[in-house]
Amino acid sequence: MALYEERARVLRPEIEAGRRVLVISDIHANLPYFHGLLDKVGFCDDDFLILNGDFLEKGAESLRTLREVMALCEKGSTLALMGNCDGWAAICHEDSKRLEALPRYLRLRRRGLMWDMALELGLDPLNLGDLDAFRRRLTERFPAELAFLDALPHAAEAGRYIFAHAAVYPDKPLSEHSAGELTRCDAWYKLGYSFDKWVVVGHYPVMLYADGIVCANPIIDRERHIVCLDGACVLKDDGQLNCLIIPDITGDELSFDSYDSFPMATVLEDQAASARSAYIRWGDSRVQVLRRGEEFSRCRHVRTGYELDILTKYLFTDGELTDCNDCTDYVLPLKAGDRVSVVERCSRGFFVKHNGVSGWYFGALKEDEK
Ligand SMILES: [Mn+2]
Repeated sequence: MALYEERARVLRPEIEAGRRVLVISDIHANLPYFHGLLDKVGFCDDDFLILNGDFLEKGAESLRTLREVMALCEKGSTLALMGNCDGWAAICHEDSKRLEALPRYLRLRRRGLMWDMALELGLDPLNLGDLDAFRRRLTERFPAELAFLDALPHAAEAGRYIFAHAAVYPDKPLSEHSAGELTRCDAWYKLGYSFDKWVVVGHYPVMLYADGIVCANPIIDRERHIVCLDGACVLKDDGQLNCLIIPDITGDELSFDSYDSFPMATVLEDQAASARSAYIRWGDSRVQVLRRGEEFSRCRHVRTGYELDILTKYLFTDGELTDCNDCTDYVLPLKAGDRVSVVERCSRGFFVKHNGVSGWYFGALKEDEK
């Protein structure tokens, strides 16, 4: 059934008042980040964990992530919701168009759940052969995994909170949403809705809502009662995995923690913020190279005319056209003693993150011992 015709499955789990609730979204098969974040927040059996969709695809370990999520859910205090990247069970439904599209997807991505499952079946993911036979072997070999994915709810509601992967619309009851409405909407936060209960979503990297300054921390909007969680783990080089921490599901108190794997360092000199900055991002990344250098190239962002230096290794040229990896020229305001994580080391200085914000630091720093 088409996603926008399929009625959403909404779960209303019983969560006791005062029990800590952790919400993590868009793990995208990045198990080291998932483990690192659970460790950092001290996840234990007393917590209730909500995985807000897109735990699969894009990262390196989809099948292992799926099995870990299944094991957590089996213990009873974890709830996983469906994201737009998790709907693989549909490939085994007879009317699925996804099966025909699979070889192309695998050629492009070279990873993901179907890739991992093909390997476990002893097949070459780039040469699956007869697709109907592949589908039969999937259903024979992975019935539990596919049934789990097929049954994932699209939203959950508990206490003061509603959880869905991408979007919720205020003009209709949660249970009257379609599966597609709840799991697929880019830049939903920009639509301007506000709610009485808190609505927690992932799906759309939070830094894409900002201009000029790149911040991967969750957006916690206390006026509109919205939390956007996706820190772009896997998707952006300087992304992170965020965890929303709700100490009491019946209350409005919220905090968060986050994890990335960059080495930590201590800043040794003060630095003032740059007066202006740009954030060049995917989808709007066309640049004109003014001067190509070995390490940095002077570029002009085509849409805005803004000029900035970009790491030459971030540029990719296809014929006449040049695009770049996500980047910014923002210079971070820092004080000696500040702790930063180091994303890039260059002759000019360091590209670092400080409290979730990415930018340049041109002074000296002391990296932690390994
Ligand atoms: Mn998504």
